[in-house]
Amino acid sequence: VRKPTKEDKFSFGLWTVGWQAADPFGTVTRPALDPWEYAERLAELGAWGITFHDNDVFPFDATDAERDRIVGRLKDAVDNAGLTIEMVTTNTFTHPVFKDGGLTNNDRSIRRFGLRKILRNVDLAAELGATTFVMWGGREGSEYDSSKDLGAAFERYKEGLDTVAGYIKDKGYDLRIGLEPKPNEPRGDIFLPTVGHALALIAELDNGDVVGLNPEVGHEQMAGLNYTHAIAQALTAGKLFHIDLNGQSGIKYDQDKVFGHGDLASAFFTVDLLVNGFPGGGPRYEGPIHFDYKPSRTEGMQGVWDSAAANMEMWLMLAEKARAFRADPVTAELLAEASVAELAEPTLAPGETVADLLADRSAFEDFDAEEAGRREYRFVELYHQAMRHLIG
Ligand code: 3MF
Ligand code: MG
Ligand code: MG
Ligand code: MG
Repeated sequence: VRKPTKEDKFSFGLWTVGWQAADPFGTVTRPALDPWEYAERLAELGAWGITFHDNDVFPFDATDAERDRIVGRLKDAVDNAGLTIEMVTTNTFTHPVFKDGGLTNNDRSIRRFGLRKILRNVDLAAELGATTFVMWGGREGSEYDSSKDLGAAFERYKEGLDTVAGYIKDKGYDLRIGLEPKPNEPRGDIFLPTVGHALALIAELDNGDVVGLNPEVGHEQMAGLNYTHAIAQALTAGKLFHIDLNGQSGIKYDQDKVFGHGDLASAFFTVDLLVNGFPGGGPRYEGPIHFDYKPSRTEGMQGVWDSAAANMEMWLMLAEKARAFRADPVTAELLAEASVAELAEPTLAPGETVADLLADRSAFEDFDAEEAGRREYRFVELYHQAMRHLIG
């Protein structure tokens, strides 16, 4: 398989390769490099972009001068390596002040502090040329239902998002917010657990026009859900602003494996959708191919760079196979037998009214439901045809 190039638009969070592998049961297993060292190495491997949380780059308590110096050093490295800073996000989960959340913390002074931290980082994101501002509310949630006025929590969540989105619009920044749903971890239950929940909340916002989604493969799969369906719904809603690709094996803790190193068949269909689009046309995802994975704790620095490269190679391999699957005449025959293209035809004909439908005897009175119930779709054979391309 060919080497990744900048045209592939692969990007990585600095916190991915930069994860030192401390987990709830063990200490770090890897050294910390400087942020620019990760960036330079990612560029060598063929990445196009990087993304980061404010505190992946500078400490929580950095002075303005310290912050400017470190960010400046990173920006120089990024420019020299020909990388793009395509997304910036805010850490509102590590420091103890955020243990009950930022935007939905019961403590109003902490909510105001959280908003200030986020707004400050919006300015930085715009200054660095990022076009997506991800908001993962990992600490927005609860373990104990008695701990929250849940109604107020959703009001405060909306207030916070509207404030940030309104600020972006007032400033005229070329920036869109990508909400990142997750069902749990670190909170027992996180608000906006799935893509569907987030879409529903966005529809209630005043400034929802600049708010969309950054769905993560593993997060939907932790809820037992189908990632490809989730991004498809976000796409049709015009809300798929960004993606977090990784691998997850079923309903477990957030594994953040290499993309495809979980449910491979699901990863194939995710790539198929992102590369080939909907079979009947429609909105396409044009954003970065962003990986949010963690090199497993067993890995040393060799494993860090091997696994980073593996994400990109996995994408390229799956993209090649997905294209071949769609180009194969056998696939075309099976798609026709399955009536896949027919789903893109509106159920009512152009200009047809409900009255016309009610008057159409062929649609009901003369319709042979028994005969239609006997039709073949050959969905299994069509899927198996995909598997032939995937592993054949
Ligand atoms: C946690 C995540 C986060 C988000 C990030 C925003 C630390 O499970 O996936 O990574 O992706 O905060 O981009
Ligand atoms: Mg994850
Ligand atoms: Mg994650
Ligand atoms: Mg993520």
